[in-house]
Amino acid sequence: MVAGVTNLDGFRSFWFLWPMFRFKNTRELTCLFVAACVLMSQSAADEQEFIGDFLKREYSLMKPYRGLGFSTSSQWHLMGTAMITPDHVRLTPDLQSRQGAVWSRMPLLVRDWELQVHFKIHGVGKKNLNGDGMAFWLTKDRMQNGPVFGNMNQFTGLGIFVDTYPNSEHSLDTKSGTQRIFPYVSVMLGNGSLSYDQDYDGRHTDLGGCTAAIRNSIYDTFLLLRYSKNRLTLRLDVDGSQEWKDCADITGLRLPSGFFFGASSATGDLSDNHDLISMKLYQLTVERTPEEEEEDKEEITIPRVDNMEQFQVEIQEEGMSGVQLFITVLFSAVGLGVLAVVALAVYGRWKGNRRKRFY
Ligand SMILES: [Ca+2]
Repeated sequence: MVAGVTNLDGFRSFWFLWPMFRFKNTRELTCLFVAACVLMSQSAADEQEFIGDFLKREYSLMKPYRGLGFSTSSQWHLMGTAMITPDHVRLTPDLQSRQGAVWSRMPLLVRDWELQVHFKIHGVGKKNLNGDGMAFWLTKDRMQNGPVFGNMNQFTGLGIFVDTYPNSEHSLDTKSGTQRIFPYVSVMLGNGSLSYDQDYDGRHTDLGGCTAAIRNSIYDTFLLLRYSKNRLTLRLDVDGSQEWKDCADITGLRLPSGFFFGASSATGDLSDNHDLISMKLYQLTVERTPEEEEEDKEEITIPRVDNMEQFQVEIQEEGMSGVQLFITVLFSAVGLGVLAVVALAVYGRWKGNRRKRFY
């Protein structure tokens, strides 16, 4: 009874809102609601153009990590130091000179897809005294050892690098004129002959990327890769905001089908724990115009990007510091002085000898 009175009182307290729900206002509100829905659906369409998505388990790796292992019947194969724990697949421990990887056995035959990766990089080393990072792959070859975060170089396909160690500290790129801050996440498309240059952290070949504070983070760190209609977008959620932030957006990227997903990692003199928590692959349902269908009929055998020139970046070494410049000028001046003295001495002797010959 008491509760009933309280509810009634509560209802009375909202009685003043009643005029809002009279017929005329209801009609206006309905119009407003419909208009808002149309606007929202348009912006959602601009953003995604996707009708739906669903998880493809055969291409996904997640807890409790069944079907993962070293046997040939496994859906995902482990390599090197990779090991399964209840909470993650640890690709490398926080120890020097380790390499580990995990590769899907199934070639990817999904046309439009989204890959959500949950990972964690952590270790006891101080900032910039850790390395080398992790990479996520969709490539023609699988289960190869090598120098690119534990995978082969001159790979064919897509590589997403989470680079935690700046190998090239003193290089600036002419496009932005700024020095990169690490960890740095970048995208590369390999065609079988392009090389990833670790000394320059792959600057010559990257198609886009961003700085991301992913190491020893208190938040869960996620990466979202979406490929549809020859457009690849990379987004990150690393600051606990539960929002995707744009990292790279590449249009005109053409990727053959039948490649393999993988994740790899390597440590060198410096190390970290590189943990993969999940890789979830969603198939996207996308509408295409007849023209887009026609364009998609072209069979791609070698990955490529239209207008590759737009991604080419000149690397220039950072200029000399004031002290370096002063020392260089000083030594040059001293060197020139010594040369002048020697030249004068030689000339004096030559002149003396010439005179002697005349007498
Ligand atoms: Ca590096």
